[in-house]
Amino acid sequence: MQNSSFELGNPQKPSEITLPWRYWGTTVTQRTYEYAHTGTYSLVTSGVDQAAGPYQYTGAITPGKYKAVLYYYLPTSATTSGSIQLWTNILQSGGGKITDVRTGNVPFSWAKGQWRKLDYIFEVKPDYNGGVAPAQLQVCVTIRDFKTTDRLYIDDFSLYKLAD
Ligand SMILES: [Ca+2]
Repeated sequence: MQNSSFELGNPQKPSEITLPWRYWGTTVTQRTYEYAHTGTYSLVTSGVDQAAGPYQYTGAITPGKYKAVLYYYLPTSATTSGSIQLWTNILQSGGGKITDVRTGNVPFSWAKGQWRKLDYIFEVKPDYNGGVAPAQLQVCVTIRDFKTTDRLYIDDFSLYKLAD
């Protein structure tokens, strides 16, 4: 994905999330230099209560296997009981959702004080529902049940097309 390490931003407003990154939900999401997995910046989110998080639309895709990867960091001081999940919507031309592919919900309690990797491999079929072609992906990370006082850091959120 573009700007997968969050190193590119608005020099006048370095904490601002810049396109093509977007986010949904009642969440505070910013660029930050407090922690980084690679480079200097990551993305920090807090106040996420249900199924929210950053996402990005890809360009035109071809069928095949894809791998989505991100790294996340939860400081040891965090007391959240929340969870994280990779979630990709497969979209048809015009943006309508055909289907989605997701990981399970991974509890944060296993992951404090170190960068952890979350990844999965999924397949995009040549067509769905008897002839609907996939055109684009919406690649998302979904966070749930996250306390407003805790901060979660995300870096190196990438998507790869795997060889056939
Ligand atoms: Ca980075």
